Amino acid sequence: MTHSSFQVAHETSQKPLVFQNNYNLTNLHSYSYIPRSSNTAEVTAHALSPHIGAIMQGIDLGASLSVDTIRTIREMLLHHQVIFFRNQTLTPHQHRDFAQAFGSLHIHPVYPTVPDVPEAIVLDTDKNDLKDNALWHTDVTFSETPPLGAILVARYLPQTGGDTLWASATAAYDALSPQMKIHLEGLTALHDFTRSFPLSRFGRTADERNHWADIRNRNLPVEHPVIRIHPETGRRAIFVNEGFTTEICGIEQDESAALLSFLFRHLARPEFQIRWRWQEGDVAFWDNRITQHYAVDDYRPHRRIMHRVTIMGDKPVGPVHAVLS
Ligand SMILES: O=C(O)CCC(=O)C(=O)O
Ligand SMILES: [Fe+2]
Repeated sequence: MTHSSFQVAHETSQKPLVFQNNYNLTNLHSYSYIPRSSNTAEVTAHALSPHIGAIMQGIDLGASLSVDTIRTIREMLLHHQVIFFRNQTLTPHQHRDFAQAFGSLHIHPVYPTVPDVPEAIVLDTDKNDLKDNALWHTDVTFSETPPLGAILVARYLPQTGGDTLWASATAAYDALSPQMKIHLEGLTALHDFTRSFPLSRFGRTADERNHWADIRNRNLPVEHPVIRIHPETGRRAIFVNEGFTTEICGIEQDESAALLSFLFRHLARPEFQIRWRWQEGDVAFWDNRITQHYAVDDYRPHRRIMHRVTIMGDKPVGPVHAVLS
């Protein structure tokens, strides 16, 4: 396997998408690689599968990065959906600063955080109940404006196990039949905080129960389109996940259950996935708008510690809200 150097080419769509909320995607791009004949490029990317995942080389994420480098990382993220960097030595402050280059940061309502860095959540199997990460999910879709993306750093790993899988929800959408795509286009679904954070696990004491009720009241179920249009690339993705989606709106309950069950199974097909075997110092950056992930829970009683910084996103828009100009 070779690591190819690249430039990013922009192909402007002939028909930019115009959204009713004045969200004008005039810079709708698709990205492709143009191999360079010389080997002088500093940054290389190596795709891990046809649909999702790439390893980036030649970037020290702890350094102060140029606008061009940040733009390259963003374009690679849009193209590959999840990108990996090896042998990084990010401190929690550097982790936060790197993430901040891509947008404002999210403070999670439930997870504990690094002292002095409230934007960096700590996922430590010795301290937290992390069952909600061992199923296919997209982060924080119980919010009106789910995250754009998240950056995860491996701090302490078991000797084996503890891999993370990511799935491309655009590849999953593309693989649906034309009739199914049409059927799903106008539908919306409810996303509920309590599905992954139930009172039974997060309300063992009276204090915990009050805290849980407070978070729940600030995060009531929200409705999102079942098919989401990526706000930067214009690509369509299936936007329901087992972690938070409870029902499809406006149809019978058993129809909703059957349709969700089909979509969850479809999204979990190996064809749309990559599986990452972590090494300490690895950093993963995923586009949370069109991917799902699954943290494999196969290594207990060994310990695993990860830090995550989450970048805020926008309100999901579906095809019925977008018109071609
Ligand atoms: O621990 C992991 O590998 C991923 C956990 C997770 O779901 C997340 O950080 O959003
Ligand atoms: Fe997650």
